Amino acid sequence: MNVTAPTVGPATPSIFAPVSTPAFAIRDLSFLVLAIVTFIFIVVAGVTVYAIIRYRHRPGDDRRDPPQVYGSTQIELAWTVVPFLIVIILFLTTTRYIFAIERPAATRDTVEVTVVGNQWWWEIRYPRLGIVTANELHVPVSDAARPTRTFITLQSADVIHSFWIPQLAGKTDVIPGKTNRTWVEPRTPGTYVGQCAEFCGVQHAWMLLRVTVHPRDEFDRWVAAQQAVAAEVPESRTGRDVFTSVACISCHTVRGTPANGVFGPDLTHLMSRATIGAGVASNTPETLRAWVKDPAVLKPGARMPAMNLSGKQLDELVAYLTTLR
Ligand code: HEC
Ligand SMILES: [Cu+2]
Repeated sequence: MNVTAPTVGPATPSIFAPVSTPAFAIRDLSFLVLAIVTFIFIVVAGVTVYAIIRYRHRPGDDRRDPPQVYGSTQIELAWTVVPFLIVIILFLTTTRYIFAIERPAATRDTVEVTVVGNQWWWEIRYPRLGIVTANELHVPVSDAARPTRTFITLQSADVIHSFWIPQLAGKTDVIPGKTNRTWVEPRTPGTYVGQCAEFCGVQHAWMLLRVTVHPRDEFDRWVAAQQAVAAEVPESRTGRDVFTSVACISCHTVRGTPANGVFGPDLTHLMSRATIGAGVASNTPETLRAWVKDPAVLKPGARMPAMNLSGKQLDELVAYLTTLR
């Protein structure tokens, strides 16, 4: 089968290429720690190399040990006080950064999102905007004209997952029965990738998350499009009947139809997503057909069963799914 893997996105997910406020702080702190440990490494390795060369064995050396130094107060003070000061510096700076990250001030404009980890996909809800989607988080850029922080509430429907978009914010665990919070304030529009960062079962590696940071007007248009109920396309009527007559509707929601299941991703605006199966494939009619025929072919272990549909039913169903814009 010819299923193309989705392209990952323009930027590599590196903590050294941050585009958002908490991630800037994390990069700065990492550089400080790296500078200190690099300095220690150079001193220790330098003295070691010097000693190896300077005191190496030469022909004619006698084999006795050189004179030994016992109980030098100066040396003992040096190797106690200097490391102690280094630890104090690391402790104080880290504490300062942690407080700054954990207690963000709300900007005048904020976006609230709830992200729910599921084996092996992310549900994304905007409670104030009435939007439900999956695996692709959309947030507005924050600029001087309109500073906007996005606050993210993290919950789990099953096991422990972890939410990590390295360029936007630090890693936050997603724990059943406990609500965690994180936030982002991206400064540069673009698409940033991350993935579940806590082993959560067989398809953990295919639990990707992409975040699109939009200029404000583009974000508002995205919101309006997601809020709309999908328009009914008369030609896809047969496909819709297949959809509502088999078990799809007990696991999936399509607003404006009898489908109101919540076990799987909301499909109301399925075609607005670039990927399916939490990044396992690009969202095209071919991959959709392959997925609905048997999700395990693309994502072994996926929590959606193969429905044993006929080729004709599959065609009709996919024709319907592709109208969910
Ligand atoms: C037992 C519950 C269940 C049933 C029944 C079910 N699905 Fe799913 N479906 C899921 C789950 C769970 C996922 C997410 C899997 C993942 O990404 O790991 C999913 C994912 C999908 C996706 C990909 C959505 C996305 O954004 O990634 C599509 C499309 C889909 N299902 C269509 C269907 C259709 C059409 C039917 C009926 C023929 C159906 N499903 C029946 C549970 C179900
Ligand atoms: Cu996970």
